[in-house]
Amino acid sequence: MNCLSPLLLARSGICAIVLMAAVGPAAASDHVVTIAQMRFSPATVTIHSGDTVVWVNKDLVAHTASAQARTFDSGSIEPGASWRYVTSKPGSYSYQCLFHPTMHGTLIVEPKP
Ligand SMILES: [Cu+2]
Repeated sequence: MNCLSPLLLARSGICAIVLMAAVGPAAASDHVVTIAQMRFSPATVTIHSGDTVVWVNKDLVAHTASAQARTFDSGSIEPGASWRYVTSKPGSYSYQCLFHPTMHGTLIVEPKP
């Protein structure tokens, strides 16, 4: 009998887990844009189609994230609240805060890898 068998078994088990993690489908990811001190940060976000962007308002007043082409519009995001948007069509989207037109951001959606 090979006294190393239990060890080999454990090792191959670990190998299987690692392999499964490596070949799993790439999950669509979340990207956070923080709103603070009257600014979107980062101002430009590059993501892939199907990803989710979450705007988190850490400011003391309400803001919106509204695409100039009306592709998306968060409506009012209250202080401490957030708004999620799942991107679909690739393209470059300029957006602004409707309450404070000096606040600008850009969302760049690239095709799925
Ligand atoms: Cu604003």
